[in-house]
Amino acid sequence: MTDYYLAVDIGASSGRHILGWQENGKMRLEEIYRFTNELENKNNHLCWNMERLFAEVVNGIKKCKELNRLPKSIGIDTWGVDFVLLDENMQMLGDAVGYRDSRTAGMDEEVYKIIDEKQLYARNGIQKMIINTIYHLYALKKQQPELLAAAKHFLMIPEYLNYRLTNVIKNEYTNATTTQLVNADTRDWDWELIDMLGLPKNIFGKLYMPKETVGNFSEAMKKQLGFSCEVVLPATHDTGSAVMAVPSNNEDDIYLSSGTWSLMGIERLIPDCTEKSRLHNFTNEGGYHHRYRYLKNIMGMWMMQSLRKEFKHAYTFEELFTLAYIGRYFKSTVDVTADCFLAPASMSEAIRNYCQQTKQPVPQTEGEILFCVYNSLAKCYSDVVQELEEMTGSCHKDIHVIGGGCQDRFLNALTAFYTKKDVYAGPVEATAIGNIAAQMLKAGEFSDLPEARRVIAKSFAVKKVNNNEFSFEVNNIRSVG
Ligand code: LFR
Repeated sequence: MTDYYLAVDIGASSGRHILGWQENGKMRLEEIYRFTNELENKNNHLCWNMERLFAEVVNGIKKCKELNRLPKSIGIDTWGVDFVLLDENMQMLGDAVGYRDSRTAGMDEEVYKIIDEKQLYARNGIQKMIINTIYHLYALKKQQPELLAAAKHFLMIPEYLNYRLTNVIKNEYTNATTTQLVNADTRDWDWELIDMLGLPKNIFGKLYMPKETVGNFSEAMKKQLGFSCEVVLPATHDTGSAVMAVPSNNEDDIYLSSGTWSLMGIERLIPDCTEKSRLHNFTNEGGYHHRYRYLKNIMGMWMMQSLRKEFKHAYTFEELFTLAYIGRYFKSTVDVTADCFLAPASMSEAIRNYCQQTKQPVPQTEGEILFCVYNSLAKCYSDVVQELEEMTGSCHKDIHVIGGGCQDRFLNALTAFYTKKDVYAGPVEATAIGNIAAQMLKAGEFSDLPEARRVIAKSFAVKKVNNNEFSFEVNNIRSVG
């Protein structure tokens, strides 16, 4: 009898339920449910609709019953950073304000009055980003202290969904590291830091590692779904799950987890919290089995997703990069890590303003705007590769682009062009695969992560990017060799 495992993988723009199993030594996947997700404006804040998300989680689980393929376990992963607070009656306090919300404006400076930026990085090695949980919690302390005072539990998004399924609360390590409140060496909450910031210590629970059981469906869920199932912890931070699915065991390989965000880096066994690393703004996120993801957060496909919404035609992503290709004569670039692109009212305006302020030609057409984003992203990837090489002292030969964004052939070609590395694309569903791999590791289907990665490498399409697919020839001048 086949053992099925269900990954519920929710990103900032869509969620999916994917069943995974092994067959003839290979991992197989089937997507059984998909839904959209987006930030909604509520009470003047950008919020996640948790009731809708939970309803969609349940809808997808119901599909297993319809298909008569009940999973052995279920694991939920989502984006990092965001959280909800529960009161003593286990009710949500306030809204699930999303990381792009502007309530954190100026909170970095407030936090640095208590602990300076260098010391903060030395403790947790987490890249400075205004979206980090630490700044949201501090915003709450300043703006809605009554919520923090009434809070009994701090749960990150997957933990809240797990709680709704099982009635059990468990905090998970990989996602907790994205709060910037976990000490990089002890891998536990940084109680001293939490104290210094005046945040209530009692809301943060024990940290559990991936593969831990959360619990079985609650009685109410069992009744609603018509079956019971064990909910387990994968790396609940989606990037943690995605990087587990890198189809290689070569520790020198660079990964680029490409989705709403682009996360580019390497896996390491020792965190680097030095001042040099801070100045490069690399992060050391906690990973599966005591690994660290040494990477940089880059704005990613969010910029294309936002432009796509803004443009009058509902372009497919293929059409978007075709437009970008047409605009390839346009050479202005923007800093794709800049905060001005986090949640602008209009992405195209934000890009135009950036070009104007930096005294570059301002893009006029959709093609020019798009190429500006593509070109800027790929150039940023190349800079990150150079910085990584400077930090590690090694020459990294291969880049593995994983996740939905790896289907963008144009971006892959530009990445290969600028980085001068061998670029491999796939697997597309890396996050769900990593989630399922953690569940299979728990079930003993793999002995360790290297074995899981070997199976992943032979199970899914991984294509070497063809440097010659696109010529960047403009006006008969071959600008790209
Ligand atoms: C990717 C991701 C990144 C995190 C960002 C915000 O989906 O999880 O790792 O920095 O979303 O949570």
